[in-house]
Amino acid sequence: AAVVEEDEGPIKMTSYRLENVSESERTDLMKRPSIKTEAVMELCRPILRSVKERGDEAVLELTTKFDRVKLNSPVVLPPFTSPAVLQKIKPEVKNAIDQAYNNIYAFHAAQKKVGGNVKASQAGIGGINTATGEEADDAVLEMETMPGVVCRRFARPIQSVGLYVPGGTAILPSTALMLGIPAQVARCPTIVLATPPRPDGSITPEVLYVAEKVGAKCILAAGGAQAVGAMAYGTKSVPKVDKIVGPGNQFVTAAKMIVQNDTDALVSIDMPAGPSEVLVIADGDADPEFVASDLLSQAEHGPDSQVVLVGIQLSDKQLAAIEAALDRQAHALPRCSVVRKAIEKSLTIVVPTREEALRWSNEYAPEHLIIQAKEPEALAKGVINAGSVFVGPWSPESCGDYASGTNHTLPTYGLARQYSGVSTSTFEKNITSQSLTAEGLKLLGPHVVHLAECEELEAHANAVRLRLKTLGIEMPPP
Ligand code: HSO
Ligand code: ZN
Repeated sequence: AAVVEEDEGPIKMTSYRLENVSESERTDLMKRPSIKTEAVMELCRPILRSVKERGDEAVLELTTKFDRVKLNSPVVLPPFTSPAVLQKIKPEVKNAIDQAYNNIYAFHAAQKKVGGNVKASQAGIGGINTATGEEADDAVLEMETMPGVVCRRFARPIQSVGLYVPGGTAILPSTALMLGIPAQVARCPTIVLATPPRPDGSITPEVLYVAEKVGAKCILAAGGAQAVGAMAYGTKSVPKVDKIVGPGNQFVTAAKMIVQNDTDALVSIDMPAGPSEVLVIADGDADPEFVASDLLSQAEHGPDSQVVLVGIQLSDKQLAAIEAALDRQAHALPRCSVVRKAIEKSLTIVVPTREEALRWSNEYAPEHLIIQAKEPEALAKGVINAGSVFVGPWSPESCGDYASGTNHTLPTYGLARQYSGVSTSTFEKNITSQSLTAEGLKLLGPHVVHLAECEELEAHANAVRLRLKTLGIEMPPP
């Protein structure tokens, strides 16, 4: 018998029609493959412990062990780009990075201007001026809740942040952009960018270029749990960070989950990350080639990538056209064997209505949702759970992955139900303030006294009572 090569044989998704799917099957089809977090966490614990205890020395040892390179120092300091480094970047790639940077910067800078019911403050805490509407200015939410009682809310940058840029099979300067730009826009003073070194010990020139553009303080040439540990606890050469952000393999994810619970680290994380996903909603109007290409662009990320096609009223013929396009395009891809594994675990579900398509998508809560159907904007209005939405036939996910301006670090594994993707606010925290005038305290104070007395917290009541007395208002003790 002939030996079947890995990239021979049809590449096909399993397909279902909604009318034949029972409720319990539906629940199963919604499920992501289970991730064994506990086991991986156990493997990470000794790594984190040794980095906590022995700092740089441990990081260097672990880099030798896992990345098979012996470095003299775990960090690279600026300037990151010499003419020799820049020369290694193709001009069209450098140009593309610049365009992506500009779009992502613009969209993330705009996120600092709070819209809606906001009054620009020209003299709030920190003397922030939003009146000019200049890009760098922070918006302040300010309102008078009662006469003489003014409340404000304003953002401040997290002072030290760690960005994890995965290495592995693909180089990911795009992830350096997606994490570095919002941190830069938020004006985080210390940005540490961690990424595993290449076999020769160097950092990818494109990542160096991005690190320079976003103003990173240092590059930590390490990956995995050891990189997370070095940033969470700090070492002699790696600044301790307050928050660690970015995608990574299961070791990175498990390590992030451990350090966020360690009171020695006092560090927060963006969100736990699972394998990448896309859900495409397509109807009979969709171009089968476009649909197939979008499914494959996500499938090539890894064998555990999740790919779902929700077809609205697709006939057998229309479905066959998409399947044929997928099979043909897949075989022509360099990462065909990766794609095959992802597609084998993926599914097509044909539903009778647009409402059912939305219901499926909202229940699944995909990281990426692509809508290639009639009146795509109207469908997009019905989206409740998704990381990022790609509306209409001319909006492939690839554009958001690289350069349109939106962020590509998004909630996976159904976490789009409660998490947002990385944005400028990921790198900020919000502080509130209040300023009361004497008149304001006269109006509000008595209510505070009554509430404090109700809670039997006499010192609280007193702090108000004695001020009211100064203002000529006597509030008798309880
Ligand atoms: N689709 C990935 C991001 C990425 N794509 C990076 C290409 N490079 C996030 O789910
Ligand atoms: Zn991608």
